[in-house]
This record gives sequence, structure tokens and C-alpha cells, in this order.
Amino acid sequence: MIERSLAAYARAKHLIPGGVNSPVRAFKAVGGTPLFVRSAQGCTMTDIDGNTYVDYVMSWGPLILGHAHPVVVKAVQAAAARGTSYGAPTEAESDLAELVCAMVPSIERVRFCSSGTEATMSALRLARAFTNRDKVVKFAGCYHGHGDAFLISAGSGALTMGAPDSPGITEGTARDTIALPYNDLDTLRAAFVAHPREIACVIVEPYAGNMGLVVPKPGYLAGLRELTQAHGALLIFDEVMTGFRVAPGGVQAREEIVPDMTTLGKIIGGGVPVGAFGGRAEIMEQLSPLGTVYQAGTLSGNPLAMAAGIATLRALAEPGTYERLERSAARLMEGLDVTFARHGIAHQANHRGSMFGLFFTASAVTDLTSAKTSDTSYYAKFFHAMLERGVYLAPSQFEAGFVSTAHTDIAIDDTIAAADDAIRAIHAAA
Ligand code: KE4
Repeated sequence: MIERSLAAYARAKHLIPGGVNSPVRAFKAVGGTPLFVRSAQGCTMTDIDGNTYVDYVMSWGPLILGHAHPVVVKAVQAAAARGTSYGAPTEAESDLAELVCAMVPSIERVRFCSSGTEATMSALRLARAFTNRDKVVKFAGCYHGHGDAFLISAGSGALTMGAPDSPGITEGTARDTIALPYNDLDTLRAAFVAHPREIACVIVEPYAGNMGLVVPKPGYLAGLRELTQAHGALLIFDEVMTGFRVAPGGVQAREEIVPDMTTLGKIIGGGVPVGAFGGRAEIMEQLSPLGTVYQAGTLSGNPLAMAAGIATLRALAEPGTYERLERSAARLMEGLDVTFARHGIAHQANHRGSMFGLFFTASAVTDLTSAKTSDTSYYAKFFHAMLERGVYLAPSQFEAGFVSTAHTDIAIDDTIAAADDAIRAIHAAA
């Protein structure tokens, strides 16, 4: 019963384009009506009709401690009582910066902003200024926020020309973005040959979480590092999703690769809007007011966001936290893997740290092309059957899922049982 969500959605659509403030929330990829949320606690979310769900979206990544974690709520309440924003520096910004630099040693200086999009947009501008080059390389299926330079797919001349992914992006912008296949070093090598001394940076999701979870082939990240080093381009790890998620130091710690810059978001705000970008001091010090590369933000370093981020990162420092998160994700994926196999359903189920991916395809998924072999209509049926059984998965096949420290073994085992029942129902209805 979702009468209230139906009414809320009808109302929202007269006020907000598509009734949502971010497209993926509209359930377009899976059909049906988006559920309007009343509240959430731990791993459970409650919609305005009173239905409760075990949540595996977790606000798309920020809530690694679960919803409304007491230490985060208390920190935000205390900060708010002192004032919500000053537009002047506070020590809390240095406190969070210290935590970020200590956990991600490749970051010698960090600048906070208010979203992952701002972080990647600013990192790109900085890379272009630092190298005095115009072109950027990104990879198909990787998402770096909605900045113009990133909404580009491989153009007809993939090595030379991007093509706008959205109206409103100019040919001029597209010309400077080269979109290549993920997990393929040959095309990157060729791009550097085709554009000697023109490529400012290569930006990559080191574990890609925006086409489902797609992990790098052995040697791929090291190859990116070698090629960018050899050609004087900066390597930017977009760890907005993976930062503090897959390990305290992100993918760069797990894979022992040192990027020139890193973009962050989500977890460092604990659910309050934050983005950040950082890297070697000699790069970051090109930023205004020290250098001439302009970047700014009214609410950058906002006291509430800093308080939530500090509380979250400090809680994550608790010994054994990341091992527990990894065990929870493994428990879930092993249980789903066995369940799908028992029903003879072609699938790929993987996880890294506490983020996971699920594809309904028999093919190994290593890039966007293979990700697209997934049966998205089956995913939609599975999504709704799980929703009816109190489990809230990502409303799109091409997203990653997340467990938190609040996901208990009981919640995970209930999810696996729900999946078994959901598949039986789908097959019975076929
Ligand atoms: P935001 O501007 O949404 O804070 O961050 C953009 C971004 C940058 N880089 C990576 C690797 C990201 O995953 C994101 C945002 N992730 C999506 C999830 N697929 C946000 C969800 C949404 O757009 O509503």
C-alpha cells in the first residue's frame, strides 16, 4: 500500500521536474512510483505509508554508519546550535582536513566543496591549469557528476572526439573530452599518441560504481599510472564513492597506486552535502587565493557538514570496522550468489569492501559494453519483488549497492530469504 507516496509524487511533479531532485530517484529504470521517505534508522528506511525496508542504497553511499547514527546526529545538532554557516574559516575544516590527509597520504592539501560534481569539476580545471593542456580522458560507464566535461560519451572518432551525452553541452566542450573503454590500456596508449602533450589528465573511478560495480583488471590501474606519468598527464582517482568505503584510504590504499589528485564526497559528509578534492601540494597550491586557479563556494567547509564528516571518519577508525563491513557484504553476496545459482539464474555478484554489484548476465562484466548485456527487465522485476518483501535495492541495474555497520546478519539473512521468495514469485508469474 503506497497511497501516500502516490499522492506525494503527483504533487511533487507539479513543482519539481519529474517530481525528484535527482533523476535516478524517479524509478524510471525499473518503473513504478518512487517511495517518499518519512524517516530512517540504522539499516531500515520507512516510507510515508509506514512501510519499512532494509535499505541497500544508503543515500548512494554516504551512510556507511547507517541512517541517523547517534554520534553523527549529535555532532550535527551541536554544530547547528552554534550556527549553521559563517562564510568564514572554522577549525572544524582543519580538523576534517587533517583526518582526510592522514587517511589518504597522497592528499597533501585538500579543498572542501559541497558535492562530488563540484569536486571533479574543480579538479579538472586545476589539472588543465597545472599542465597547461586542454584535453581530458574519461572512461565510458564512469560517472563523475554532471559537469559538462563529463557528460560525454565516445564520439564517432572515439580517440579524437567526444559526443555530448546531454543537450546543452557544446561541441567545443565535447572536443576536449576523450571517452575510452574502461579496463582497456591500448586505447589510452593510442589516445596519448594521437594527442601528444595535449592531455591534461585521466580521470577514473578506480572501482567503477556507476555501471554497477565493475572492478579493474589486474594491472589496469598500474597501467593508468605508468601511461599518465610517461606522458606528463595527471592521474585523478575519482573516489567520491569508494573513498573511505572500500578501505580507510580508499582504492588507492587497497591497490597501492598513488594518483596525483583524488576527488571525494559522500562518506566525508556523513549524509550532509560535502565534496572535496586534494593532491600534491604543488598542484593544490595553484588554487586561489594562493594561486590563480579560481574555485569557490558559499557553503564550502560548512560547519554541519564538517561535524558530520568528522564524526563519521572518527567512528570508522574503530578497530575491526572495515573487516566487519567486508564480512557483511561477503555474507550478502555469497547468499545471493547461491540463491540465484539454485534457481538457475545467470548472474554476476561481486563486492569490494562494503559496496557490491549485481548483474543478471552470464558474461563477465569488465566495462560498459559487457555491463549492458545484463537483463534489465529481469532486474526491474527483481527490484519490485524485493521492494514488496521489504528490501530497497538501487532502482537501476547500473548502480552499486552498499552495506553499513548497521546491517546486521539477521537483516542480511532476511534479505537472502526475500530474494529466494522473490525469484519463486517471478517464476510463478511467468
Ligand atoms: P554528487 O555531485 O552527486 O555529490 O557526486 C557526483 C559523483 C561523482 N563521482 C562519483 C564516482 C559518483 O558516484 C558521483 C555520484 N554518484 C551518484 C550515484 N550513482 C549519485 C546519485 C545521484 O545522482 O542521485
